[in-house]
Amino acid sequence: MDLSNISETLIAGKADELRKMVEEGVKENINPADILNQGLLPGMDAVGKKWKAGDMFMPEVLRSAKAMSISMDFLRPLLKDDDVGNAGTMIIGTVAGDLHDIGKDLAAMMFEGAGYNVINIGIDQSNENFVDAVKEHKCNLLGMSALLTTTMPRMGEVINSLKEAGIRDQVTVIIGGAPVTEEFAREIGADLYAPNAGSAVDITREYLQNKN
Ligand code: B1M
Repeated sequence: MDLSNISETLIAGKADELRKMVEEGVKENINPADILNQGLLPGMDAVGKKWKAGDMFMPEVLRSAKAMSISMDFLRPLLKDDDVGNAGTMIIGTVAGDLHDIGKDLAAMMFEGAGYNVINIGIDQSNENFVDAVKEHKCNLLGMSALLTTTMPRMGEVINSLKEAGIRDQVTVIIGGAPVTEEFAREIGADLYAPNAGSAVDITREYLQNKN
């Protein structure tokens, strides 16, 4: 099987077809890690690039993200720990009092596509839950999303709680969401702000490269 067909089917957002191809690949004894690294990840990377360039629109990106997610549900149990998450572990969630998850889930998929082991803790997550998740999973990246002006302050509170717990330096903190700005990110002491999910991975990569 030509794994570039998997990338193409993912970009086209054909979830059922993609899942069948992935299953077929496994039946043909193709290493699941190769299906991920040479098929799905390049496909998701291309989706991110096309979206950024304005060559794909939101509903198409969501279809591709959903297709990736369905195929990953099948593939994940077959992968060894070493096969995924080379870039590190990311905790991502929407802050307390906020139920919006579409943008957050898109960002999660982009990071998963970039090789992060992404633990998506969901919506309406208390400050304590964020801190506990960072501690439990020893992650190196924390992503927070807020869509309401009333819930944005929770992001700063989580950062303060990380400081109080003595683990602020363990994680790079990236924030996003429609009302969030670069200036706000600076004010609350986040490391990074991403205006959209497509650019979030590049912004993180660049920051970490310059840091190391
Ligand atoms: Co709500 N809502 N909503 N809503 N909702 C907004 C956000 C609002 C702007 C609509 C408006 O009034 N024009 C407004 C907020 C006003 C404000 O505070 N400034 C609003 C309101 C007021 C409310 C309620 C209070 C309404 C009510 O009940 N009276 C209520 C609050 C509920 C709550 O959260 N407690 C509410 C409820 C809902 C629904 C549940 C009905 C639904 C959410 C469904 C869901 O998410 N599963 C909903 C929706 C859909 C919206 C709008 C229409 C669309 C949001 C969305 O998904 N956009 C929104 C209006 C709008 O934005 N046009 C609105 C698409 C998504 C891809 O974009 O999430 O911005 P976005 O994500 C972007 C970037 O921001 C960035 O990348 C994404 C893609 O590029 N990004 C990140 C986001 N998170 C990131 C994290 C990163 C990096 C980038 O790294 C970690």
